[in-house]
Amino acid sequence: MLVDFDYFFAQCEELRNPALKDKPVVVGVYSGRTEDSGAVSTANYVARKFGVKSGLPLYLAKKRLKGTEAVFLPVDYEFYEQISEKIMQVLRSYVDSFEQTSIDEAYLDVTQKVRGGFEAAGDLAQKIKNDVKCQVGIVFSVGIGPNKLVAKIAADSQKPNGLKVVKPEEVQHFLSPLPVNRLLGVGRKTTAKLNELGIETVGALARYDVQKLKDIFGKKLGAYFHNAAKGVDNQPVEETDEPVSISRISTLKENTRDLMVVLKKTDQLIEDIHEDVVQRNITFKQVAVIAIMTDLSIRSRSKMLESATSDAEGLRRAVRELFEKFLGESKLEIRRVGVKISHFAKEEVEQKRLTSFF
Ligand code: TTP
Ligand code: CA
Repeated sequence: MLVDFDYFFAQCEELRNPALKDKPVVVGVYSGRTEDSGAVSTANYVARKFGVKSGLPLYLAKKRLKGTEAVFLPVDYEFYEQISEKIMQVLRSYVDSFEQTSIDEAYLDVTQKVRGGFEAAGDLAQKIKNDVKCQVGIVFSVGIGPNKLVAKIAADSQKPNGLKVVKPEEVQHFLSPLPVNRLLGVGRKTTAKLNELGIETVGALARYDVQKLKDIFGKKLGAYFHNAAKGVDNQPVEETDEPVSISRISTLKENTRDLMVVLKKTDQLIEDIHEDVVQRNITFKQVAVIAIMTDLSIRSRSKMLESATSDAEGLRRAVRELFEKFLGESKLEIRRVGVKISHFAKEEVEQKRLTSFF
């Protein structure tokens, strides 16, 4: 099973304040330059009817929702993480093995639990949905299939509050008519390239000569596309103890706009993060700083380093640069500061699974 929480950040906001439920709800990241600069993180389905979705600039979202009772809220990641953890805990109690892939998504292997029966898996999914709704108050969509690839596409096919079972004998029929970009790893450029070859659907990709695909996309990727289009996927559902990012956040003694005070605090956070980096033997390529302002809005700035590093000094430099720039752009005082690193690579670059590359 793949479980994907519906309109997650916005649903968390509805949970905290049920009066929002019938209104368009938009959760956004405010960049802080002007009142409306920034982008939509997500929106509830009421807002989506007006064409508001992730990534849309906030000023456009406001325009599209003009005249409605729309509510705009800043991202409160810590709150969403708490809710996410509660749900994940409930999900874990039902599985043979479990793999969380993001704050709002997890794979559940229930093969043993249902003795391989797809109908029983559907019943189990309904039971888990009811349990999570009752215990946490959140709804999600679930896809069930013979492997992770099919489960994920199935989950996407009936959002929100969906439950879709694709039995092994139905895989071909289910995948064939879908556009190629529904496959993991087929982005805008690859889609364009495939379309040029006359391949619009997953079915057409499955029928396309595998050797030609390998010639065009390389051996590994060509083989992956061929298999994915046929719904073939043998990746196990397995717990990964590797986080996607490492972050630390802390409250300042008093609100400030003083760079030195901010950096003194972030130095402590950096030390902590660096210890984690050394222990895990990883390198990182992206550095972000987070500032929670006196009005409790959350701002962040990030920077991609030129090359991956595990160096504390490089991290300090990047954090300093980001806060210098941020303080120059924002007028409010800062209440809490955070540092986050991401885009990890193991020291001895191992790429066990192709999808981890995507
Ligand atoms: P998604 O699962 O892509 O979206 P969603 O849960 O909001 O909506 P649905 O699954 O019903 O289609 O992303 C999960 C959360 O990640 C989302 O609630 C907010 C966050 N997010 C961003 O902050 N920016 C983005 O561009 C995207 C796509 C998601
Ligand atoms: Ca989701």
